[in-house]
Amino acid sequence: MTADAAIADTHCPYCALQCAMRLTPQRDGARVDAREFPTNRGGLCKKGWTAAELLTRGDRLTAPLRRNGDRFEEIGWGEALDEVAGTLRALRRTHGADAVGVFGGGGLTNEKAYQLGKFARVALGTSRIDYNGRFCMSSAAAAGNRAFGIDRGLPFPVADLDEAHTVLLLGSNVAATMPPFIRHLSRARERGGLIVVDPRRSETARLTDEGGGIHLQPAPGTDLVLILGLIHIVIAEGLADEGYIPQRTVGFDALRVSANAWWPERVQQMTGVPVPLLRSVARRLAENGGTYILTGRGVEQHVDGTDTATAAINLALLLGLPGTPGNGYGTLTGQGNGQGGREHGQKCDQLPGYRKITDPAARAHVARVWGVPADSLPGPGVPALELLDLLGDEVHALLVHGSNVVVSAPDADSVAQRLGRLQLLVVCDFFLSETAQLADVVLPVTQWGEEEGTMTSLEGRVLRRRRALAAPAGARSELWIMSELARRLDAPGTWSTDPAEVFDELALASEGGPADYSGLSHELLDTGLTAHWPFPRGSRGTPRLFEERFAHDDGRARLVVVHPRRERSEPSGAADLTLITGRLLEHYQSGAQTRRVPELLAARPELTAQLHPATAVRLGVSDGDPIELRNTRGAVRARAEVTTGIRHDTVFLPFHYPGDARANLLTEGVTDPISAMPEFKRTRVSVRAASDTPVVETAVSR
Ligand SMILES: Nc1nc2c(c(=O)[nH]1)N[C@H]1C(S)=C(S)[C@@H](COP(=O)(O)OP(=O)(O)OC[C@H]3O[C@@H](n4cnc5c(=O)[nH]c(N)nc54)[C@H](O)[C@@H]3O)O[C@H]1N2
Ligand SMILES: Nc1nc2c(c(=O)[nH]1)N[C@H]1C(S)=C(S)[C@@H](COP(=O)(O)OP(=O)(O)OC[C@H]3O[C@@H](n4cnc5c(=O)[nH]c(N)nc54)[C@H](O)[C@@H]3O)O[C@H]1N2
Ligand code: SF4
Ligand SMILES: [Mo]
Repeated sequence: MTADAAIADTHCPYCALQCAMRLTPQRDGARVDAREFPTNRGGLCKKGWTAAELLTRGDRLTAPLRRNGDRFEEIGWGEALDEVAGTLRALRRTHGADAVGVFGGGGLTNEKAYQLGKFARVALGTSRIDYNGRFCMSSAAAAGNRAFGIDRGLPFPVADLDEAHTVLLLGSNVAATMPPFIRHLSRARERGGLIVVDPRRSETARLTDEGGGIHLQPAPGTDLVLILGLIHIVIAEGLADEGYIPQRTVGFDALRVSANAWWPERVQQMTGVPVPLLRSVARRLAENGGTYILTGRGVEQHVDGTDTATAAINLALLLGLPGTPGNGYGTLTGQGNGQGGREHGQKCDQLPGYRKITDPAARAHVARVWGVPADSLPGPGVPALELLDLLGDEVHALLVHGSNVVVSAPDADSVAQRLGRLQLLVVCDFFLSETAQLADVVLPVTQWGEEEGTMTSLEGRVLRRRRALAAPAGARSELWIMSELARRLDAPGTWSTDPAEVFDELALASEGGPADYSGLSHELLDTGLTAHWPFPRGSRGTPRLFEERFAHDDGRARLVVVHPRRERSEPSGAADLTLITGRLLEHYQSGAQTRRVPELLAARPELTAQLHPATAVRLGVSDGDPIELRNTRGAVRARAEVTTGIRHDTVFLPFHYPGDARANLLTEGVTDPISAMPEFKRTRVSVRAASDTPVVETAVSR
């Protein structure tokens, strides 16, 4: 134990549930204990329990690395920063400020995310910043902004779900992706009110077995049609809330007309969900007693993800749920700071406080806080995948903070090739991630248990992250890195390295915006205050939004007419299947962190593909056999996991593995036209038995 160590009440480094934990420094590392908290109720998942192992791993990066041919050499911080700043300056002189790109992450604290947005606009002067939240929350965010005029994932505290009678989960596998969350579903389960929509019999879908819940198993990518069918039934059977609709919404007449086209038999034919099931779901949702509709990535990560989330909101509005006590609609934010990370300026079109970068008043306000002229701020940049597409053409340097794109971006091989065309790739990380392995310069940063800051959880609650241990010698905070680079680039303004000071600045910059943090500070949060934004100065925060009004000027929510835009081409040949991708309980995202925890790796050491037994017979494979999945973009080897829990026409891969086991070698870089969300959840592949076994990923030695 170092002199610098102290017991810290903090939250898990991984997902947006932000389970509360206590970190107690030990002789060699730290111990994790769960803390009682409204979201996790004293529970943690395996990832949370083992999180402290990452703090002391032997393969932590402890010195800046510079590429020398196909090897890295350790260099000093001064030299690394001089070199990076020098190249950035030169590129900017030759090609203009937009030649430098920044790629952020939803795992960064609010302070780091805010400072990164400011660093891009003020120190680099570039418009080209976006982040991995584009791959995560952009469709739901666009739908929320359009319907409600604001985007807070859950507009109510998670614990409100405890009393629910019915919960409809659209494309979310919370039992694996946020295990303690299911504590809040007990009541609904007992009452037969858990309804799960997933082409797979996921861990969460299996929870519908007890209590008589319902699992709908539509063909991948047909959720929009499915929801339109539910809307049709709600209107046709007179189940809509006739008091709420005229009072709280606009657009009902057009919506009613558009719903005519989605009669149940047609919907059955397109989705594969039987009419009687559609009817019982619609009727159940309309029963009184507390109904919630929640969406996850399964319905959002599609080319029509924004419209699908919009349809889910339309359904909720027709039933009178949003803003009505004990009822609601929400999207389940994914990354640890996926909520705060989308509010303070990492998005290409956004300034802190969820302000629009195109709004002159927002520019003037933020420029004043930053101490620069408003007209010096660049305009909107381009969303994540477009940014990655520009690498080597218009963007010649990229700074990556908190993402492992060569594993997690769609069509990952072409992303890796693009990265290879850069003149300078700088990756800040605490491990040599697969993306860091391609960098010209790698900068080692402090981690979770070593830093102070704030995270905003899936319920819009601002939480304190606290430091328990000193960082290894050689690692630096990203606030320090940004301030050192800003100084070398002669940037105007102040560049604090103190998270509490940066938070105060963020609070000012956010003041008056939709995500207003102006009434908060580290000091206030340390009193244990419950802090749901908006939290304007002098207020007590907002645990529940929409109780009186929605955020549009007239206070009403918008019913937006949506309809499927794409032609569905069904899988044709016997080996032709629809690939869906997602998560396993044991691994987090690109796996850069969890593949380094021996217990988690041992539980899920290699890539497995879920296939239906009938499909397996057709392909001539048995459980445990090696198979190959292939399309025009790439090929992946996996071990077959034969299960009746998946549709005949569908195969499932997790995306947590590197190298030749990347699910994203197969996914396509097509995006939703509104949100720019890539279609991670629906890809055509052909599958065949493979003669040799897949590559087994082994632990990186300690
Ligand atoms: N263990 C673990 N937990 C995590 C994460 C992790 O990587 N690992 N990541 C965190 C993050 S960032 C996120 S965004 C969340 C994501 O949390 P979830 O949204 O729960 O995760 P996914 O597994 O991506 O997708 C959920 C389900 O969608 C289903 N699905 C696939 N295609 C379709 C479709 O076309 N329609 C429907 N209805 N369903 C479909 C999949 O079968 C899957 O069971 O999890 C967070 N928690
Ligand atoms: N096929 C498929 N692909 C997907 C998805 C899917 O469902 N299917 N889901 C998408 C979704 S929802 C998401 S959120 C993305 C996530 O995918 P990624 O953006 O790749 O996310 P992570 O794996 O969490 O990568 C985080 C990296 O940053 C490092 N890191 C963590 N914290 C910090 C920090 O504070 N600072 C710095 N500098 N580094 C840090 C970690 O060590 C790791 O290397 O993947 C997307 N890709
Ligand atoms: S559910 Fe999420 S926040 Fe909770 S312990 Fe697991 S990974 Fe951490
Ligand atoms: Mo995510």
